[in-house]
Amino acid sequence: MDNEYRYENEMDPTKLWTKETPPVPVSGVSRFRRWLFPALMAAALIVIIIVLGATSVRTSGRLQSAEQRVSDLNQAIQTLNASLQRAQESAEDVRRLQLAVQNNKDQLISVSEALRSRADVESLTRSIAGIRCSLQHILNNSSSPGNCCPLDWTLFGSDCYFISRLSLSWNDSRIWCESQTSHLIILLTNEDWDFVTQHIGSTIFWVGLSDWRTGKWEWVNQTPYTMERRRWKPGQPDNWRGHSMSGVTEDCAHLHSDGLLNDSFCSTKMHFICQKRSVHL
Ligand SMILES: [Ca+2]
Repeated sequence: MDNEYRYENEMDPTKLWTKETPPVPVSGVSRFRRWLFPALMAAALIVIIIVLGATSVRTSGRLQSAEQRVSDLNQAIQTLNASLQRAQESAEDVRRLQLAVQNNKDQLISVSEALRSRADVESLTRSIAGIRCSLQHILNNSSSPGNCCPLDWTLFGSDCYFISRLSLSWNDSRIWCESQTSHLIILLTNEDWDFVTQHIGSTIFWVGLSDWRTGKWEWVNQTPYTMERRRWKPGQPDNWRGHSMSGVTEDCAHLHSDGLLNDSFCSTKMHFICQKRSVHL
């Protein structure tokens, strides 16, 4: 019965029948070939990864080197900018210095012009003094040449006298007179005493007489003074030191309004009289 059935089934073309493929035996070579390609691919991937890693390390080193160079370059640029700024500041200082020099130059020119103007004024003053002196001669109907004094100086005899409105010590008075090419007044004649007495009014004046240098009275030109008691206030000179705590004595002579002398402390400030030769026309 079984054979008949199989036969009927085999003989029936409508029957769909599939014959199973018998299993193929797998050898060792085939298994090797099956794993070879993945292994090769894996090895290639590993090599690529290693190469890429190495390349990345080199690239990273180059990047760090480049960054260092950029940093150095930035530092160099900053240094250059600082130098440029200093150079600009120095240029500005030089410009200011030039301006200051120019200003000083302008001021010096102004001062020079002012001095020149002052010299012109002084020259003009001398000329006016000469003209004034000539006019006095004309007004006095004097045909003979005469003597002239600077402005504010009074002519008496052949000398000029300056009666100060300034108060100084005896020594500063001496220096002031010398700055005017003159000296503190030296009284030698009765006419000199009379002239001075008429012009000093009620004020006291230093005269060129002292004993501070040698202890003996002498005129300011170091000419010895011959004592004349009638020219002194009663009891003077007394060389008094009563109102001085330092032991300083009265060593310089001054005139009272009555024309008499007194010795007083040389540091006392008072008016003074200068004397010098007049200019002969
Ligand atoms: Ca005295």
